[in-house]
Amino acid sequence: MASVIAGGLHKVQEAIQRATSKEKKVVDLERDTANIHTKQPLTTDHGVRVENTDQWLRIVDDKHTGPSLLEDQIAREKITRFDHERIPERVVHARGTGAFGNFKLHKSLDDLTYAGVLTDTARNTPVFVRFSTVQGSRGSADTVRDVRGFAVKFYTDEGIWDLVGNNIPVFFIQDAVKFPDFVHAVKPEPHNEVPQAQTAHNNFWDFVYLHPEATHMFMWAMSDRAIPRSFRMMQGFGVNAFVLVNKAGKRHFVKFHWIPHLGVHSLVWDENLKLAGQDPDFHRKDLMEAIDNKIYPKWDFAIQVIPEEQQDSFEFDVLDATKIWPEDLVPLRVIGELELNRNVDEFFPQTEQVAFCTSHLVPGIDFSDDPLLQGRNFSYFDTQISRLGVNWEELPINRPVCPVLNHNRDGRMRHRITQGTVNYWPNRFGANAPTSFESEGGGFQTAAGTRVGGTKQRTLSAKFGDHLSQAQLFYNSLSAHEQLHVRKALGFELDHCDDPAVYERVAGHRLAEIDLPLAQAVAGLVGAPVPDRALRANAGRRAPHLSQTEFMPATGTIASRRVALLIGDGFDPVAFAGVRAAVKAAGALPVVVGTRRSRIYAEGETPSASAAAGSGIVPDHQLDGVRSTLFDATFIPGGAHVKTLAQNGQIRHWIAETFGHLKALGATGEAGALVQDALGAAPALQVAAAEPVEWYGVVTAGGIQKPENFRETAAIVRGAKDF
Ligand code: HDE
Repeated sequence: MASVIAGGLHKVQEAIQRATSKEKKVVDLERDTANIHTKQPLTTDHGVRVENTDQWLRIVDDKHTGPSLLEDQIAREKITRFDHERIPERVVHARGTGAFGNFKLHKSLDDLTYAGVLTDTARNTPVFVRFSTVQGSRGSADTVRDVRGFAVKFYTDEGIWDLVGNNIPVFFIQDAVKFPDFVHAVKPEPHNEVPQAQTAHNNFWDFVYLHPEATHMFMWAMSDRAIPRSFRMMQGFGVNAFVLVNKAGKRHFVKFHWIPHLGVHSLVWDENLKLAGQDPDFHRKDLMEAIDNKIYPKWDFAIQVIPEEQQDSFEFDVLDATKIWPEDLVPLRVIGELELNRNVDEFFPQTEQVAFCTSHLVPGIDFSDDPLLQGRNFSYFDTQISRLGVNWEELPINRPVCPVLNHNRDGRMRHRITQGTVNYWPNRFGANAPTSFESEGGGFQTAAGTRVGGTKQRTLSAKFGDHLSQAQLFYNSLSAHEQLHVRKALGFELDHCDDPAVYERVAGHRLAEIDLPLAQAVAGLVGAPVPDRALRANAGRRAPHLSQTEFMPATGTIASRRVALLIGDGFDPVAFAGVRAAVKAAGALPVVVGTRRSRIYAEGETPSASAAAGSGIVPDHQLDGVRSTLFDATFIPGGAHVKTLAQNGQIRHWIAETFGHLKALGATGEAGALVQDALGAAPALQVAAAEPVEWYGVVTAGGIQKPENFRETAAIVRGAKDF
């Protein structure tokens, strides 16, 4: 009998190993990638060429009518395959979008771990990242108020490491066993499957009231963090405490952070509501557009570290996922960088079939006893089996770039073929043995020497019981306008709850445990009894880096921002061309919006002469096709076209809305007067006198004008702030 110990790797594996570290996953995926844009003839799934896919085989009379034949195996194959195209969507995080990229380590952590991905600064580690919303179904809108998933699959030389995080650093619950209750409560209500992709309903607020541990997280979810401008402009957090183990076997607790180079930015709520209808794919298009334009999104990778022996030195339990480790107590260490630089080729086999597991760690990284993480380690693996089948790790997007060989066999849709006569260990050939970490630098080893003892109990440490300190810490740390947004978000959400038992308890009780003025304002808004005393003292403690205003790019940039240039016949070509070139040069994306999408002529050009001369501009869009909400800024050049624009209600609304959403608005020449005029007509909204007023301006060719220069100034400014 032939020996089963074959030398070397399979030739595909050899090709992967020969590829540069950056390209390993590209080479790996190539073997499963086909291009449809070829002259290759159409075939059935079993490879037989097809003569006709447009008419079902029928028996027809002389009028060409008659029944279809079951015999038509080609039509049946087409329909059957179509009938089975859908797989179950993810039970949470169903809507998402992904991209490939690269992780580069800048500072070795060899004092803390022996993981290659965190110690080898020469290496590039290919990654796939999937961003998602949590509550909504696959077809829901991107711009909803929700937590965003930030799941990273590292294809390391030692196997897959999945860091499955969110854009908010804490979670709603402390023990994984509460997850089904939580998800049932947040998802659409069971009797009518309403609402879609929103927490604004009775069951969610009932749940969070009854679970004070959710308070900290719901405050984050009511903040601007839950309405990001872009996936590219949000932080990511591993949330759970993991453990790094070094060669000496010493353990440190660690939290992982992603910090976007572009800064942390949000939409305003009114934009979210409108965009959800105007462009439900706003965020996924934004990511693809940036990558297509080679404006690759980047994040710093940072860690917080607590030595194991300091586990009990904090007011909070370091293993409690409803708590942050405040950065004044546990500073961040930036150690590497993530870049996303390649869009997927096909959504389903890549973004939909990608499957993450918190239990996928590489040697040198280990789990902590965080009770949420321990439960997650069970759940993710399990859910992939129901979504994709037991062989889900063989799927191209999920398989590692290092060799895989073991005695796990069979199951539905197994397609790996393993040669040899044994499928167990140990075997008489000594084939495919486990490797020990010490002797061969390989095998994953659960941190040795961890002593565990005690009695079986359903309990958590006493420190898990403090649910409110960090909720206050977070709210106190926000800037005035961020606090205003939290207030208004709570007002919106509780307004959608029609059961007084829900909104009265949240507004009148839970919020009064965080901040009395907040509770009073929200209770007043939503019709709950207004509390007259704080139910918990608020010492006003603040912590750094909780306000997103602290995450601005080191140097101001408009890179990747979308700037609309509004034009009609008779626009000023010099101002138009100058601003368009400047916007491009700054790495932003100028988008020309015309009164029509056919050629538009500049001042002095006559249509017939211009067409002959090939001049004029063909806009990217016409006014009915887009809205101001799709852009970060708007510019209107001067010129005779202003007369036409001024008569167009949509243009006036565009200007007022842009200003109301606090976006840059630029105008030259005659367009300055149009802007002033349109803003004079902006709606005046009522804002309580006590609220802070900030000033915003409009850039015109004449310089920055304070809004007092406009008509109905105060109303405009307050209206803008209040959107
Ligand atoms: Fe998840 N979570 N989760 N979660 N989660 C899933 O796994 C679960 C939690 C997160 O883009 C599911 O593949 C439990 C925290 C992301 O494919 C499921 C608990 C954090 C994604 C699951 C949590 C997350 C998921 C559904 C304990 C932030 C999308 C589909 C309470 C650190 C990954 C799937 C992707 C997905 C379970 C809590 C993030 C059911 C039991 C905390 C980003 O397994």
